[in-house]
Amino acid sequence: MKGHFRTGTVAIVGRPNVGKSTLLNQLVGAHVAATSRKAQTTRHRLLGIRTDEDAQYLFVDTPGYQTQHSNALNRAMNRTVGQVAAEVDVAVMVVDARGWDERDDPVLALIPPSAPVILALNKIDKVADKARVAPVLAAAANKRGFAALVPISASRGTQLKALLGEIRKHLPEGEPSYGPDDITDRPERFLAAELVRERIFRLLGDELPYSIAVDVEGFEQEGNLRRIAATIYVDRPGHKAIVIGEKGATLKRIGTEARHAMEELFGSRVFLELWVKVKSGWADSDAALRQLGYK
Ligand SMILES: Nc1nc2c(ncn2[C@@H]2O[C@H](COP(=O)(O)OP(=O)(O)OP(=O)(O)O)[C@@H](O)[C@H]2O)c(=O)[nH]1
Ligand SMILES: [Mg+2]
Repeated sequence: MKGHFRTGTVAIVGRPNVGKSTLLNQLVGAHVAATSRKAQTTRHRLLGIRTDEDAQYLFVDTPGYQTQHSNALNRAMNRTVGQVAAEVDVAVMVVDARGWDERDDPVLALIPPSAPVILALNKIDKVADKARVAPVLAAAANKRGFAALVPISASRGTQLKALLGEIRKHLPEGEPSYGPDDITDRPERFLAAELVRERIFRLLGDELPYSIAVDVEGFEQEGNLRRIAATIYVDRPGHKAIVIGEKGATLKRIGTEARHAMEELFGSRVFLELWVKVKSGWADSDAALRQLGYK
């Protein structure tokens, strides 16, 4: 078996909200990437590592590639997608199984002609009549010579073995670069910030604009306890009131849910302190983007 061990980098790309991060989490078997039904949840590239007996997969989650909004944050995110797509062994392009969308075209154009592309048609669970998938597959097949087309459900875990089998074919032989228990290249304090942001997107995604950021200022480990202090940055005083909620109820819920998610991911107890601050225009300020780790 040893001579046939394969390892390589697998980009997961697609337009916003198609299920890229949900897929990465399922493939890794842990909630390392933030997911929500609000478009553009992912803002950074993130490595998710899966180690099987015969392969180590280095999945790169990327921000949803989008062309509608343009501020400094969006431009930085789109640049990230292009960079990742240009340097991988194989790309998994995620589209919605309900149909090819014209916003999928610019994503496909980012992947160099030399890279094999596997098309994952996600959210197959939402297609009641499976006969409707065939024309979608046929339309997609016209777009490029895909290495494989695999209908999947990332949230239910359907057909992920088949997807992994197709991916493995394109990985070069090589020794693993990470340990068998490693699941990401990101430090815990990054994952902690993302779990807080995820909770806010999930609880308040309809009420709040997209401009929320979380900065973890304190992260200390004492035995089996992690003490974490984080600040939530919002754009306006009105947004601060929404995050805090009546008598602090919303902030308390964000804290409780984020803490539970951290405890599960880190396998330890967590003490979490949250603050909310107004920082106007941060998503279009280069200095703020650097401070918050987006550049
Ligand atoms: N029904 C169904 N929903 C799914 C599936 N996969 C993902 N979702 C949902 O789709 C929404 C978006 O999922 P994400 O994984 O955050 O999507 P993403 O492509 O990473 O989005 P961005 O980071 O914003 O680009 C979430 O509400 C998921 O629960 C699936 O297979 N079936
Ligand atoms: Mg995502």
